[in-house]
Amino acid sequence: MTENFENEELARKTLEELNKKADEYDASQIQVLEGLEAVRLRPGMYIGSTSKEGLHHLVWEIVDNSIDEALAGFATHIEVFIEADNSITVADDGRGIPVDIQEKTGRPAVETVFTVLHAGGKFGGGGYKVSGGLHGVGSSVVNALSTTLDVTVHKDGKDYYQQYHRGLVGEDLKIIGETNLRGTTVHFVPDPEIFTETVEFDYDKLATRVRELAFLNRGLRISITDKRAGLEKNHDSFHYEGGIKSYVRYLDENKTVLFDEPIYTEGEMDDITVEVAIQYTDTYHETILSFANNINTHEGGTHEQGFRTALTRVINNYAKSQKILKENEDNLSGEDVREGLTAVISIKHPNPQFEGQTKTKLGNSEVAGIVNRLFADELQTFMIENPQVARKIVDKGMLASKARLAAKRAREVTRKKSGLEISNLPGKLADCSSNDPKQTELFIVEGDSAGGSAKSGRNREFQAILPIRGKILNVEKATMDKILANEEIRSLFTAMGTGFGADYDLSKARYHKLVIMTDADVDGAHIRTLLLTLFYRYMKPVVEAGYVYIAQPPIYGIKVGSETKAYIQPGPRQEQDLQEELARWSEGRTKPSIQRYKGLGEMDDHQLWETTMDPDKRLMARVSVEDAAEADKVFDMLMGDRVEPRREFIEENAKYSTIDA
Ligand code: TSJ
Repeated sequence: MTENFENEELARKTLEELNKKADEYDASQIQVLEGLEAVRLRPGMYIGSTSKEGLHHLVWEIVDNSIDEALAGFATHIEVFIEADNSITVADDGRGIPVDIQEKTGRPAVETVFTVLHAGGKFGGGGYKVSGGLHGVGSSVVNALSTTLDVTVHKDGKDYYQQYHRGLVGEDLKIIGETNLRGTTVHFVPDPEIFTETVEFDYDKLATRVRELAFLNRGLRISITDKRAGLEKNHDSFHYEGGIKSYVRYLDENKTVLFDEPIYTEGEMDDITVEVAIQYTDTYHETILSFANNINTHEGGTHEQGFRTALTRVINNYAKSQKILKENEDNLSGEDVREGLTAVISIKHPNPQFEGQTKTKLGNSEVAGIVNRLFADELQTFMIENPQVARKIVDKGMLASKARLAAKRAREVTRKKSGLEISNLPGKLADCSSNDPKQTELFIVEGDSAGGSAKSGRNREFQAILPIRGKILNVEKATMDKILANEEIRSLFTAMGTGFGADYDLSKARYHKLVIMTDADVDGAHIRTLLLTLFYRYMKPVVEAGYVYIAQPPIYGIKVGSETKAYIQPGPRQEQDLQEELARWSEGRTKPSIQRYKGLGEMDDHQLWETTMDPDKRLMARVSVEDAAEADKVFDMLMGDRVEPRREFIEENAKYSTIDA
């Protein structure tokens, strides 16, 4: 009896325990389901958007984990593949995601990583996560937004494998083989139900960021390979022993620099690592890129602030101590000492605070002092040890100071004569009748003849036309006062209504769309680069606000008799589209002919409206800050003193245009 009772008691207890465990398990499964459902219902909340940006964001969410493993000192190689079917594989040679059964869930750790929201970085202890996407989400989000995700972990002599579908476990983790490798491989197929705009990856976009990650993580080897058929085979492998010093060299590739090696500092204080690299070029503008935990802090923040303060102070101290600047002379301003500066600042912080409109401004107040101190020490030592270079830096700042004073005087004169007030709208501008900037569009059109067609073809209600002739001023080599005196540039700034330079005011923009419309030839590309450079350097807020677009005029027209039946837009599908349309219009006795549009001038006003300007039919590419920055770099190459890269560029373009022809 007693025995029996005891057994019963024991069984009851065990059953209770089991039930409790099961309940816990069920509860955790329900949480998993709810978590993943939330991600699929509002993907934008987790990855920013479901457009092209969001799609590419998935890759970084995965790659960031491998970067963390590299920063922790365990991975040395990361590989990214765009597979033939547009899916992505990311592989590293780190320790492999843990596979042991967790007490809390009774499931392998790797399963939790992929099925529970925000599970990343919870185990392992020790090192902190220094990378991590803008939105602070992880691998489970990528899993939830993929039709299939599979992971292979090479660890302890075995290959572990698991597959998921739209975030749900497909099968339990299993051992599929033996290995002497170590690492993690994740493969995923973005869900077209989520990414309705496009599921096609852009090699250049991925490669640009992969290269940046290589610069930002000195010594890391990271490669990218495009395995898609039909496209030119692409592969790049990046590895920079110089880290951000190499980045500065890369940014200045086509510029004349003031000294051989960029000045480089690396230091650590209170678990915050700081790297700064700087160089001066013979240009008149500054390029400062800053990063916190590998994230581009477009809006700057405390690290940039600390850097700028240190730069101004150290250069002035040196100039005064060497009596280059007299005791009674004014100090050089921050702007003066930054003229021609290229700098990359990268910090890694265990707990970064991102602020600002786009959450790309570093807010940690302690960082300003740390960057200031570390960089000031290094720069001061460098200047004392390299007096010739130091002298060049000071001289450059003093020249900038003089030019700025002259420019200020010139601007005051110009402003009094006839400023950039809207009352002085340029005569060439055909303005629209609406004055609601949200509705209105300004087309900047290359050439007077296309300008004429655009003027008569447009919708006068909301479309304004500003024709520009020839090549506008080379803003690279020109000083501020020259730029402001240039007629084409004045027209543009006056028409926009936003003012210029320090007086710039985005809220005064008279149009919220600024459309560049140039010919589809080398000259057109050149003018587009010039305009983008101008916007990037002197109208950056307009670019940041997403107001700048590039019109996409068709490259072919399919004609039957004198009637144009179809237009072909430029792009990777252009030849295919052309053949399809030709076939479509070849039925019966009709014989279509192909007209190739080399210039906008070849279209009449009606055609220009129909193909390029009509909001219901046109294609326009929105320009991102990155696009504009790229144009800025190309521009330097076109305009720089060094002839070699320029010839290469023109030759490459010549090649490109013959493919097009
Ligand atoms: F996020 C992810 F799961 F998708 C993913 C993670 C994707 C890829 C391509 C790689 C990784 C990843 C994770 N690579 N390496 C690691 N390492 C760990 O997760 C890990 C391994 C061991 C230990 C430990 O303490 O022993 C700790 C961690 C975090």
